[in-house]
Amino acid sequence: MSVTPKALFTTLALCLLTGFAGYTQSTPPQPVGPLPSANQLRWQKMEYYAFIHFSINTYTDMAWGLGNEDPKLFNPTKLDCRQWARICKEAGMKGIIFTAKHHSGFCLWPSKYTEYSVKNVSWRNGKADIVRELADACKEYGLKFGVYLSPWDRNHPDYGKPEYITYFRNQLRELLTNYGDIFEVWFDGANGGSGYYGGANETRKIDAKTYYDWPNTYKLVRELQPKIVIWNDGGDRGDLRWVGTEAGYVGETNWSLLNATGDVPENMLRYGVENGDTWVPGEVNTSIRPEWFYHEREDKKVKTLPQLMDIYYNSIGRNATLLLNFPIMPSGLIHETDEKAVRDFAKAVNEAFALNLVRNARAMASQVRANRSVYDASQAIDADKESYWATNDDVRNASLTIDFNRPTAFNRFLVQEPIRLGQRVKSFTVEALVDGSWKEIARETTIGYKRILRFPTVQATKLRLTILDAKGAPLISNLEVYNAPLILTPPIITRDQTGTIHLKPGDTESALYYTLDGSTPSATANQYTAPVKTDGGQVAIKAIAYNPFTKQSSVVSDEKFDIARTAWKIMSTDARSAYQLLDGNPSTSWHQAKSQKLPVDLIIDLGKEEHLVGFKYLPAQNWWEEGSIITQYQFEVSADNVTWKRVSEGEFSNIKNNPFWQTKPLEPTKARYIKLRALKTTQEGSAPGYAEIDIITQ
Ligand code: FUL
Repeated sequence: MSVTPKALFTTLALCLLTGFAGYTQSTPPQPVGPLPSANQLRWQKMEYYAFIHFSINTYTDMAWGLGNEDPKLFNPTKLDCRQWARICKEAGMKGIIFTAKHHSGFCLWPSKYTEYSVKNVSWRNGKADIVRELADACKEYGLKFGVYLSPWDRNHPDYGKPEYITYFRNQLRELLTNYGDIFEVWFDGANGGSGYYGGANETRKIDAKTYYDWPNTYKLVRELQPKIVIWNDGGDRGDLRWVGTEAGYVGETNWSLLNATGDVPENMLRYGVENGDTWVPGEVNTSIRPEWFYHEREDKKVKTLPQLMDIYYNSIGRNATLLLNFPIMPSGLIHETDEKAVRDFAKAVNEAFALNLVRNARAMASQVRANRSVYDASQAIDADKESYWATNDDVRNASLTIDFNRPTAFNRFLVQEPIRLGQRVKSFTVEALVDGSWKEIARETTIGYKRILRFPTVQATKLRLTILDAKGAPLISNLEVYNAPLILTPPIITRDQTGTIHLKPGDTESALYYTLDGSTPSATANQYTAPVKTDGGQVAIKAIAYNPFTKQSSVVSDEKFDIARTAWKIMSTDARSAYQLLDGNPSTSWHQAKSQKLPVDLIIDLGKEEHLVGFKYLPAQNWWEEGSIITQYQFEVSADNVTWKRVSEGEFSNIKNNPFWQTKPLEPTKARYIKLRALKTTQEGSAPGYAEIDIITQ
């Protein structure tokens, strides 16, 4: 290699200007550990995008289609993909991922490879292509487009055989070739085994690791869409990881790393793997309603503003992205309540992050990498989010102080690492200088792409971020401070076995008010001072939290309870603790004895004959700690606890990932005894758990 005289001169001049040691350190910091790919980086910056669940099971009120539903049911008379895209755009989302094919196998585009698609519905004479309409709408609204293609296909006759892989890849090829740029593909690992499978109606087991031959499928995906990111929660590690829950949060500690094998216990997915060898960042997927598909009974269960704000801070605020789902109604539209919820959410996020209080402040660092102007503390608070504050390479512990110049009130702290150089910070504190002394307001672990902390409002003249430990020299590319308006949390309403109603406040300052006559509560309604006794009949209650100092009200909590379970007796066990499944508290649960082999029964005496039109099961919420969840069940009724009649059987679809209330309607029937039989559970060999059991009467 030859050195030109000009290069030699420049090098010598730099050495003279900075000194030899300084020159070494003014070179950019070397990356640390696994790094994100360009696709992962681009994706991470999207932060917030939509999921859309729509399929044949929208018309059968089911969470998972069985694969035998008649295509003629599919009839979205008011379909308007532009409405979906407009709502997402106005909500501040950056893209949409669409269930082109869910587990039922029904295709929302006219795939050449199956008859089980929109081409065989009467609506629009089988000429529709909803994937096309949505891809076009996304383009029009400047949104990126992604597809969900379920590997599990409950319709296809070949599912489980090698032939199906060819079919699956043919479909992928259609979706990744004909609809423009696709930013993300979603390979959902859910697989309940049983299905229609072309009429075989049987259970087929596959090994998700080997059956799909993921390496070759990924090769195809990347060939067709070089800028794509792959999500896969079963079988093989993709570019992104599931965070182990559909409840809308990731761990406070969240490393964007896993090991190449992808093998990690499900309850660890939320944290990532600190010393993982591969960059696999987390995506928080959750639905705006309890379930993924539309159910009219959930029209009043749309997530409230405080819930959505919690989700925001617990996903985007914890180094993940947020994939928020809209279930489409049978009409083909997003429900107006869901639209209002995301609009209010966007407004509240904008208000919370409207005024960055560090804009006019000064930043100073305990240490700065040589060549100060390029790496000094001001780089963390300037408008350029790519520039960063850096220390010398051997530093693991350093602090950055923000001087507001005058007492400043704040309750939010936002911080970012330039992750293109690796995720480094292992632990940090935030302190505020209040009346001349430093007060610790947070002690945390990871930062990553973005970390946002919430804490009670403090009034301080200075704020100090101290990195306590890091994998390499800490680098901070952005730091923001805000004083977000308070949003009141509505009360949580429960009803115990005696029929008494309890309201639980979300904070200590608010007073709680409620109504029992269907009217909207205000500060002139009944004030909640003690649990409310009822006569044991059906009750509808609405409640708010109200802050007397700010005169602010929360959104309304709204609950309907069926008859009280006062007279109920659990017959199938003597264990007193079993009554936790009747205590109205979702966080307490009871598990069958470990020695019990499936099938196992839970028998309850309702105390007198009741008129049943349905039953409800809430699985134990802490299933990862003990026991399991029922996935296949039978439900029987009896007048005398001797002769039983089976009135319902089937599956609780997707109950493991989304352990929410399962509601099963019944043909109206009279009964004094009920029996819920667990046929199959999520974990072989472990005892089924129940948080609550209830009935629906007329
Ligand atoms: C789960 C599926 O089983 C649900 O139906 C839904 O699609 C959700 C996003 O992923 O695993």
